[in-house]
Amino acid sequence: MASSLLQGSAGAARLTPALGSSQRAQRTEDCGVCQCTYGPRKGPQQAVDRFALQSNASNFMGANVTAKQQEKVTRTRGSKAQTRATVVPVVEGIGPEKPPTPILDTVNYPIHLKNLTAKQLKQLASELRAEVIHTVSKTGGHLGSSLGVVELTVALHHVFDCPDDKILWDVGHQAYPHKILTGRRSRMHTIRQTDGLSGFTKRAESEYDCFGAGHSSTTISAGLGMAVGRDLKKRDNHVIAVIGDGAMTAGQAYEAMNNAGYLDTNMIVILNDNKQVSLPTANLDGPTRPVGALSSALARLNANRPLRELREVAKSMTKSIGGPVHEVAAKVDEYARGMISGSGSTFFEELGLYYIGPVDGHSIEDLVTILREVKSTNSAGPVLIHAVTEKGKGYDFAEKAADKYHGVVPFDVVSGKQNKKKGKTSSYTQYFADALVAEAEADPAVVAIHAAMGGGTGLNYFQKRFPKRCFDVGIAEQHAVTFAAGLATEGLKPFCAIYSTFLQRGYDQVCHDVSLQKLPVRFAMDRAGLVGADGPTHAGAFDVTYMATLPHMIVMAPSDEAELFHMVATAAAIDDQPSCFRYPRGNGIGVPLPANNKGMVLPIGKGRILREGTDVAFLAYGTIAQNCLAASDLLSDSGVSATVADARFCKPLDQELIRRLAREHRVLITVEEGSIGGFGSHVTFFMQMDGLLDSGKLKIRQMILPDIYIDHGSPAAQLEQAGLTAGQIAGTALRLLGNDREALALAGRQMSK
Ligand SMILES: Cc1ncc(C[n+]2csc(CCOP(=O)(O)OP(=O)(O)O)c2C)c(N)n1
Repeated sequence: MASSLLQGSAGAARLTPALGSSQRAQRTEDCGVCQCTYGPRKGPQQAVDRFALQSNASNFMGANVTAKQQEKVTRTRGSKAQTRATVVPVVEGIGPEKPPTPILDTVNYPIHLKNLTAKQLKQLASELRAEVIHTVSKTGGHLGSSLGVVELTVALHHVFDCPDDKILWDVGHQAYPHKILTGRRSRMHTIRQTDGLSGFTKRAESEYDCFGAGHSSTTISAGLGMAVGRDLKKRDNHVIAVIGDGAMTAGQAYEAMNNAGYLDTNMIVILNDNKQVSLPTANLDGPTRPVGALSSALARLNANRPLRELREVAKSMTKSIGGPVHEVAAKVDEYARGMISGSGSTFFEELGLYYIGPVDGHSIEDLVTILREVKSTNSAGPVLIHAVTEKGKGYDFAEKAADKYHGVVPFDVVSGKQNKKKGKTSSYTQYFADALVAEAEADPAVVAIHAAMGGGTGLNYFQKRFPKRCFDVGIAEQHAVTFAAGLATEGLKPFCAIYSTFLQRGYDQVCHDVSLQKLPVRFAMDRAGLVGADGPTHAGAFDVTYMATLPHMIVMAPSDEAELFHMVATAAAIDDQPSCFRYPRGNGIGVPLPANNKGMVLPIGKGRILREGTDVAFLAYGTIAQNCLAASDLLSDSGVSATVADARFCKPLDQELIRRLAREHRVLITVEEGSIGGFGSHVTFFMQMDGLLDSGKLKIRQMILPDIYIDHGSPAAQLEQAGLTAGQIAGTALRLLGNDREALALAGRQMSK
């Protein structure tokens, strides 16, 4: 049965041998004891033998639902009869109204799709795709990647038994179809919203989300841990890590594969190869080749038609040779593999993973066949299935878009038009890009580095202007940092633009390769502070703490977009030590920008007063200064006079400014959109050491992000939860001034707004 299906699915790879194969218009978007031997790894030939002996071709797409599973069907859905679905014509087009979803309507949990026929599974995939498109058209979210894995998701949940079997989705941004098939369909309309579903996989959300994600390239490591844990506990479930070719560019993925090959533990890695590595892989000039040598190697694998034909021959030879002569079959297989790389095996096999592919990731038959074969093989060691998919598959607008509709705001399904709100001002990201281009115009030593985030960091604009001076290193933050350090040793002026949250991954490199050697690498940390719908995985909460703790590091934050221009210029000018500056998601406030985008070099370690007052002083770090100004307006309504100071620098601190604020006010409040250990900690440490607190006259408070991970939601709701709204800042001041009644009245006024 398997063979007839294989023959009937032309073009897909075969398992071999036994497996068969402002100011300016807004331009940027926010976008078990284990069974392992601990000995030499098993080579491809042994792996082939194991597959050959244990392949179970009779398992294909059948009604293999166990009694336990059937019981669950009855329990969860009331009636077994409900699992029987009627086949209606496959949904062909995507129209304004969501098409009927008769099969999807019978699937609340993966158990409900066990008995579906191949035809029904195909239809389910079609309905699921329509469901994703229509849901995301209303909520916004990650569309392209989810569309690319619809068939894979259906096949995985048909073959494997989650939650006992573990499916890990790398990054987690492609898990919308998985969410729909695992009991969350009715809440998809809440995705990424306050109190709604997360936009990524999240353990607390569902037992089907065995591992939380948001940052890339973690699934092989986590999956290997689960597989070894399973072996130590003598269980027999399966572990499947689904990882994109983009996520596969990160070092951690190779560290994990290296270890998986050595441990030789059973686990399945599915490489979801859609030839999209960066966000977007296209740049401003249009489609471009994905970055990295791996992409080229995968492209060669995909394009190797003679190889694929040879593998077909190998497969049929295996079948005709049959049982006892597997060694011959294995040799044929090795021969086929030798054709791949010329060196005798693929790169993955060198690492100890049995490579299968390339597989058509949109053919449910092929996927089910291969997954069933791999599942029924008890001692395969780590297997890598190379599935070729298309990001945005099935939605024309997404397929054709440069960014493949990676992340979208609500859109019109028929026209594909996204309801992007044009702000009066540009995003901080865009201002950063404009400022850096201006610096690079003036100084040929300025170069820029990003980690697969040309769109998100705005550096695609820099790349367009200076193609030879912009480096997309793939999803490789650690490498990006040390690469920048190397550039700095050559007298270049590297700007490493990495989101605050992703720079966490490059922290040792920041310490050991940059700060310790006092190399002038400039870190532009975008998405600092709370980030709204992307939630805690993407929030830039910790950068002030982790950067300001390092010797030699100059640490800055602009209070508005003009200041950002100045800080880019200042960082360019700091050429004897490292520096960094953080700026938020979202748009500028509309202040005048410096002529020709050329910022001025700021005096290091000097802040500024934005508003003079007498009773209370706010010492703000970053764009939260705007909330402090608004708080001072609220306070003046209550007869309280507030000073608002913009610290500009967390390191070095403006000691004179702090002394003055402490001397001239009864209350001093530091305010920042960052975790404990950041700006406020530095200020209070200095004040303590400077004796400014010794008289006991000054009341000082730190307003920071609370010691929790704030869930996804609207930026306003997040800020409120953090306690950093203008009203909350003003309320804190009033309470410290002893005016509790007025503080309560203010809170009431704010709530009734
Ligand atoms: C450590 C880290 N750096 C950067 C990102 C931002 N990011 C999210 S998805 C993505 C591209 C992932 O490509 P791939 O794994 O091929 O999945 P695809 O989006 O193509 O489906 C990037 C760079 C991230 N999530 N984590």
